[in-house]
Amino acid sequence: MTTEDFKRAAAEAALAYVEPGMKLGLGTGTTAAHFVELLGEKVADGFDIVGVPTSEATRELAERHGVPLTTLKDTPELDLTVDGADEIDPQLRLIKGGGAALLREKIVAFASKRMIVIADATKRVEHLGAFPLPIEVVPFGKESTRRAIAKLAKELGGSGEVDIRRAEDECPVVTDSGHIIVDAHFGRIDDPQKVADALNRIPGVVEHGLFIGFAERAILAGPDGVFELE
Ligand code: ABF
Repeated sequence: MTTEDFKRAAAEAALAYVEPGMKLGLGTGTTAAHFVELLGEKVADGFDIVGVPTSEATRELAERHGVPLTTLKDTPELDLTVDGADEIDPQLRLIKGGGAALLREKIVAFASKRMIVIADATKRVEHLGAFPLPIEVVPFGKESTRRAIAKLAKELGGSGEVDIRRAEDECPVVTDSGHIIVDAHFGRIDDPQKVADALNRIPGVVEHGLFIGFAERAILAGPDGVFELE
């Protein structure tokens, strides 16, 4: 089986938590895309749900697969968000944002009563931080903000390397909300809440990819099969 098969298996297992009538947050990324596709099949079979996408990419995918959509304006409270992650620690704290959608992902997850994370088993880690932390930043003053983040990352034991994420054409990646993304090397993050609090004090930081206290369950799939952490 390939990594893609594992992602699909995790996505498929998450369908067990979806009930008719639910208002769902729809995640972004390749694993969440499997979930949206599978959800489309259920909808085609008559399953009645509605979703709020966490990105324009997911909105387009959901539309292609016939998943009925709404917005947080019309549906401000959701039942369940199903989304992927870049790292998942034993306390279900997450690093997200590899897909540059972390701000909308966090807003949608926060608006949901529950969040389930789906991933291939390689995303499970003992300590967060091997994956550089994605941080969404306001373009105005980005170099000052980048330096402030680098200083913080160094103080907290990381290399302090903070890169502005660039697309293939070398232009900075611009998020759906018009911000840029920096990827920050904090090294092993022993105290995610401390990092989150410190980042939230930097004015140019819109949001960071640490999701603490969001996920109630992780569904992981790997060579040993599908298993759940809670
Ligand atoms: C989103 O997609 C992100 O927050 C995370 O960065 C990424 C995971 O991507 P994939 O499922 O493609 O590995 O959920």
